[in-house]
Amino acid sequence: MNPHDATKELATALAEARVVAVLTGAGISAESGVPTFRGPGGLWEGHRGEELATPEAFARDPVLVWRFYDWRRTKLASCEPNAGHRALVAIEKRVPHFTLATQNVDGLHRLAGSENVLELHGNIWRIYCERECHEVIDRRAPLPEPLPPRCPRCHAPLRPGVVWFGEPLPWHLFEQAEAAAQAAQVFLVIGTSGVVEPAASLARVAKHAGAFVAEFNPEETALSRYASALFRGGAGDSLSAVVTALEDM
Ligand code: BV8
Ligand code: ZN
Repeated sequence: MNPHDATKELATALAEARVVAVLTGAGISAESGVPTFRGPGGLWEGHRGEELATPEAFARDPVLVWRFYDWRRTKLASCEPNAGHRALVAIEKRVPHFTLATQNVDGLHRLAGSENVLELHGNIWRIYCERECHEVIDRRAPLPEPLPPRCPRCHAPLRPGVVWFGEPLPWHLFEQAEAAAQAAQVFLVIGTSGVVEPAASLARVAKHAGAFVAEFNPEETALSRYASALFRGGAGDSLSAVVTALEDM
């Protein structure tokens, strides 16, 4: 199917849909200047990222892990939402029931104006104390020196509010995402390599429940097999074209 027909077909499906669900990954933020994880030059390329994004690494060396997250927060502080994020805001306004499940921890979907956002892997701007006081600080601001930031109540090291490998996802969020995938007439998979579970399973759930699945990714991924429509350009341009077609309806 040529890109123009695929765009029109997806816009028609979105115009008729009552329930739409979306899964995004690092690729939708790439056009905002946020490095992805597994591509060339990605955060995980030196494999240090994946080793650092674990509770064991944090227990072993909280300062090293905080240097990794502080570097990412500093990089992210100058990043703004892009056309892809904005296109999803426009689609959410046109659909009765819209759910955006994101693996991204950068907060850019909410910053763009998306409302029903499920941050399955947490949020890098949130830091909290794991002890009983559960002090939470949620600010898009530089971290206090010296690292690690410490709890103002019990003085324990505060941790980044992200889900590390080996940690469970916030179960109430994942349940909502799964229910949306199950009920969706249209499911969009945007900017994810589809290797991280259980987030990647949402595309399978949607497909098996009969949704029209569209993938937005320049490359083939582990989820491409579930897609009825493949948009092989950048998410920003492809999603904007779908919104233009939708608004012409
Ligand atoms: C859990 C937060 C259970 C931190 C992240 C086998 C062995 C060992 C473990 C496992 C295993 N199988 C499954 C597991 C579990 C593990 C897992 O999936 N591992 C993988 C690596 C195999 N999962 C977990 O541990 C999860 N927890 O299972 O808990 C449990 C249950 C009960 C009790 C206890 C435990 C937790 C997973 C969450 C991990 N945290 N991040 C941080 O960010 O630092 S994951 C990390 O990967 C990010 O969140 C990221 O979002 C996520 C997925 O990556 P992508 O977003 O897909 O990014 P990637 O770079 O890979 O791809 C980008 C794509 O964009 C590419 O395809 C590229 O082509 C495309 N792209 C580029 N430019 C554009 C574009 N697309 C469109 N437009 C563009 N312009
Ligand atoms: Zn504390």
